[in-house]
Amino acid sequence: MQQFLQKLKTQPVMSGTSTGQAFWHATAADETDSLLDSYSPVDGQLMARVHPTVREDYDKVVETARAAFLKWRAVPAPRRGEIVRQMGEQFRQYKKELGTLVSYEMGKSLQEGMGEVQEMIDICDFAVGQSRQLYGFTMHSERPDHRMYEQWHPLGVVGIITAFNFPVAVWSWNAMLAWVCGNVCIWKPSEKTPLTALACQQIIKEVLEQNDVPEGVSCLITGGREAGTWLAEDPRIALVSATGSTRMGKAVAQTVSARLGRYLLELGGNNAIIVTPHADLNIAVPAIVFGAVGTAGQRCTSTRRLIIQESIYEDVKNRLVKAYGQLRIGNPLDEKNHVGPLIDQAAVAAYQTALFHVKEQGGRLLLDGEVLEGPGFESGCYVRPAIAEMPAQSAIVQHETFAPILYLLKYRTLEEAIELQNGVPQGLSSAIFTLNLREAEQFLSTGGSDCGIANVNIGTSGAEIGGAFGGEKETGGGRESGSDAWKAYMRRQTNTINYGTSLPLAQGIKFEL
Ligand code: UN1
Repeated sequence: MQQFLQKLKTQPVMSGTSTGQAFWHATAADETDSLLDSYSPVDGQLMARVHPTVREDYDKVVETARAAFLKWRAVPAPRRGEIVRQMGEQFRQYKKELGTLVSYEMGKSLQEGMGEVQEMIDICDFAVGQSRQLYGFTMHSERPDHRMYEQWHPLGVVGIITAFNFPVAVWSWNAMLAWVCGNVCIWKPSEKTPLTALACQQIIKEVLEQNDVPEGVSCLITGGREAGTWLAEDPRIALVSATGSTRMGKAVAQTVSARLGRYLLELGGNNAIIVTPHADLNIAVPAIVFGAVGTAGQRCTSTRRLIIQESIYEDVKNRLVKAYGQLRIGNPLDEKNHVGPLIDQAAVAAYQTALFHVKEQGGRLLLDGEVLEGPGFESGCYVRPAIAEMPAQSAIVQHETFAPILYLLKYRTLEEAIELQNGVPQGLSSAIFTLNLREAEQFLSTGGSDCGIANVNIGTSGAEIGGAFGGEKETGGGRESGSDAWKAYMRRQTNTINYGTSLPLAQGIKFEL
């Protein structure tokens, strides 16, 4: 790991500095008691001690970013795209190192760590193309010798608050698009994964320097909730894009709304898969297992609920129990293992509390969860994935627990299944497994899934970057990454131009002097 850190030019102990054009500011305080300690959930080792940004330094960061915006917005968008293309090349070069660091700091499997870096590379490629496609409509004016069109301008400083579970990819979805659109970014990563964020800044630093990008285009602040609040309250931050819990998102939305700022939220999910009697169980079962235990159940898109038609219920249940029996839990850097640790002890406690509620609320555990102990599990963060049969209306099923717990629910008609699927406060991802066209189309119709993502014969997690990513209800309504998500990072301006010799007014109004 030291070797990787060295290659990433990232020091495990960070003090206040500015790393060339990739600007980050932390306190150069002597006291070490306020340091953010990043412990690896893999083996419990202290990976880094990072100085949290203090308010005074935050203000310097924002001012540096604002000054950089004035220069960056004048750079032609395709040229900005070219710089993002070079960043993509850097991420290709460092895929193994960064993927390994993600796996070690966050605990997801090495495969998924590498997959996360691949998402970064993909969004860089996407953003390069987007840099030449910031299209506005043209309209035909109702007045003679007039022309109408709309154009898109950058917003200014974009604040990006990210969660521990995708410590690098979600930043890149936001930053790459925000940059090609002409914005500058201030990133506040999760206090649980500061080292991967610092590594990203190091990786892109060379590109920023070589292209004479002004300091402040890519900024990083470190800290906990307080630093997020600074961004939310600050009228100098044009857009706050926040990924995390619904509780955090509501606080950000309220604070940003109070100043009529813009926000983009990607919050909790409580994603379900419906399995109908027409499902191909050979593809459904692995999709369910990956959805439920991938990233140890800590994706926003993780599968938490399985809604199974009663005639195949026993069959699906037995296949799942068998498949779970083959899962290997352990060090995520060992590619033989499927499931790594939860992020920290607090996550383990939340997992245990949820299992307690399962029993208390009349659920039946088909596979008991447990916290694993012994050699290899010293960090205390490894848990066994659990499956519970639940009464449909149980309160715990309405709740998103970031852990590998899968709730099984039974249905009779597809209408009933869709109602169950929609009957939670969250609305991120959903899926149906069926080879029946009518069932699939009913699930996708207006009266079908109410989620931002609705898949057929694909699990709830693992979305490609090309689609708009996000969801409804308590998921927050925002859309990030592909499709036309770029519009969230720009302001629209409608322009009407009169090239004639008279001044006709719209709506036929006469005003003669
Ligand atoms: C998240 O969990 O916040 O669709 C993002 C997926 C990944 C992204 C998840 N591409 O599972």
